[in-house]
Amino acid sequence: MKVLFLNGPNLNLLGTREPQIYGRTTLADIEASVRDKAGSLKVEVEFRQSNSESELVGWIQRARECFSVIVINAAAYTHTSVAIRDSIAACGLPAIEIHLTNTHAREAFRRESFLTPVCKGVIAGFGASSYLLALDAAITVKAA
Ligand code: CA2
Repeated sequence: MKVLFLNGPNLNLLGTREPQIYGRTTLADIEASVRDKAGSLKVEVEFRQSNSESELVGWIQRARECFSVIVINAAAYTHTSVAIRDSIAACGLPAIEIHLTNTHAREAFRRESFLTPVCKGVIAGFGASSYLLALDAAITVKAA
């Protein structure tokens, strides 16, 4: 089983800016902890980040060739992107939406997600642990 972790715009800045909101852990740190856990669960993972909506859509469209589940933190595109939503709906793989922060406890515009209706479920508000919880969720949805 291979899980594709997709990360949207500005998540490359994690750990370097706005630590009061997003913490001091970098995306590379998160990837390392996910890889560690995945190794012990005998699951393969791939991590990608892009600031480009088009690149994210392309990765989702081609995910079926190599992966069983998509885990996506689409960042700001969560609240704006019909294109990412449509590509998830069309890709034929189960997807899990994740967020570092509890988007329902922040600004009103973050309460709406274009992706939730086409995802199996959502994990939000647990910081870097949202990614580790998503690995368990990916195994659960694959087995279902
Ligand atoms: O909580 C999350 O994971 C979010 O997806 C993060 C997005 C935000 O737009 C969503 O509403 C919730 C923002 C990612 C930006 O990441 C930064 C990291 C460090 C410094 C600045 C931005």
